[in-house]
Amino acid sequence: MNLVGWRIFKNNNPVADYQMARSALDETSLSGAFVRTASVFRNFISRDPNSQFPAEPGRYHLYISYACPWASRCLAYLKIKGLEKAISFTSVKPIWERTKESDEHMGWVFPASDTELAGAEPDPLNGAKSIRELYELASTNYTGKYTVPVLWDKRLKTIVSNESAEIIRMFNTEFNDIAENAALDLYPPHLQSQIDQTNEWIYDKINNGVYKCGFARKQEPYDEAVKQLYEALDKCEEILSKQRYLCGNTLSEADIRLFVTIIRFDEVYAVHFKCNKKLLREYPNLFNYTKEIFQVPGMSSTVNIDHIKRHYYGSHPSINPFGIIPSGPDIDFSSPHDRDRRGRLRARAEPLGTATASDPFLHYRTGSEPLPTPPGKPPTPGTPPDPGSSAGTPPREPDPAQSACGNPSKRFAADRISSSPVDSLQASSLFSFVFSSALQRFELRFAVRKSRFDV
Ligand SMILES: N[C@@H](CCC(=O)N[C@@H](CS)C(=O)NCC(=O)O)C(=O)O
Repeated sequence: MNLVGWRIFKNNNPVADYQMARSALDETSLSGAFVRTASVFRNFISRDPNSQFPAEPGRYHLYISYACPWASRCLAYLKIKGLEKAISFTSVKPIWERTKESDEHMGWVFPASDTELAGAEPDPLNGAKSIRELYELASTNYTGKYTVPVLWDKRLKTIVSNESAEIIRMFNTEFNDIAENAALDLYPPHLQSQIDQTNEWIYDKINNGVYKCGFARKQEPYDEAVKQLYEALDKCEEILSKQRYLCGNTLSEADIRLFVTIIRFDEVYAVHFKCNKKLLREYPNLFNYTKEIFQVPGMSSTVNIDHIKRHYYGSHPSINPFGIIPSGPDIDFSSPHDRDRRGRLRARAEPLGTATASDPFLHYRTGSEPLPTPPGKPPTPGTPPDPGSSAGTPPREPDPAQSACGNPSKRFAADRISSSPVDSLQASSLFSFVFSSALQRFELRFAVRKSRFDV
């Protein structure tokens, strides 16, 4: 039996009978550790028109809270893949409220009108008062948590999925016939095992790790969670001192998944979840990397610091009984970052120029990874074959031959570029690097322009 039960919290009685957790605040084991329960709705949207949930424009709706990192990663995909016209979305209010008069459950609710709180909107589809009502519409015998995100099927009037890790995979590949940025592949075949491996420790120690710190009810599980969290943050800092992104020089799913947690770090987790051993701003690489991802076109619109702070400080009375919201630190994530230094050598030698705001996707692929194959195009010689959709594929076993993050030979090249002056590179490798980098940028520019044109 999973020793997680809401009555532990309600009665403060560890021998009370256990029920399925109805809220994250109740997911505490007998040892006082936070234990997250798994999502229940796990269907997949497919590009196959004959599937139960085909990727049709206008058919699906994403319910989110701007406060929630898991929902925000789905919204981030929706924006950066260019799916806004295909998939609509609505955000709930940030502070949990009573969802029914007949019981004490506290959860996500919709505002009564568009003007109640900027960013939050009434449910445009079902007129639901709460996210709980959506779960009850989808299933009459659901007894779990009423979490966001919820990916809703307007046609079948049901929940397709409430698991963000799977929703982002669907958004990455299955809507490519209608996505405005179909060429952007955040889970490309040649990086999949690295991404899976990276996700595993980042989820456990950082994404979920901050919750383990914040929701621990005893000192020991808190101490252990903090130790693991900071070991993992130190590891990220080390990786990002050598390469631009977590899995090489290509922005990937692993980066988006890390971003949604670290963007909340100093504003909330450092204070509310007691993750105060070191701030994000004290990690130069992680901090600049966070700013860079925030500045990816579309991303900043997914970050609503007001909702984030209102939610955490206002919805967990066992942690912050008076709901006081700390005033700082109010970080400007749109201020300049220094991540371009990873590509400075390349930029200098680059005949096609560096990425610009109007052509941002060049920016993402400054390294030596092969280019993704645009949908419907034969693979470029030398590019791994596209095995088709990966959504629904169970995570692969970690590949022991790979480093924790990144092919060692690519990392070595990145190290030399970032930390050594040009004259320390051998002339022949410099020439071949410059040539292949220029060629790749040209091909990418062509691929991105072509895909924009096609859509
Ligand atoms: N596994 C889910 C987790 C989602 C989740 O925990 N969402 C939180 C908000 S950050 C939630 O809605 N909690 C409601 C509750 O605990 O009652 C996912 O990644 O999609």
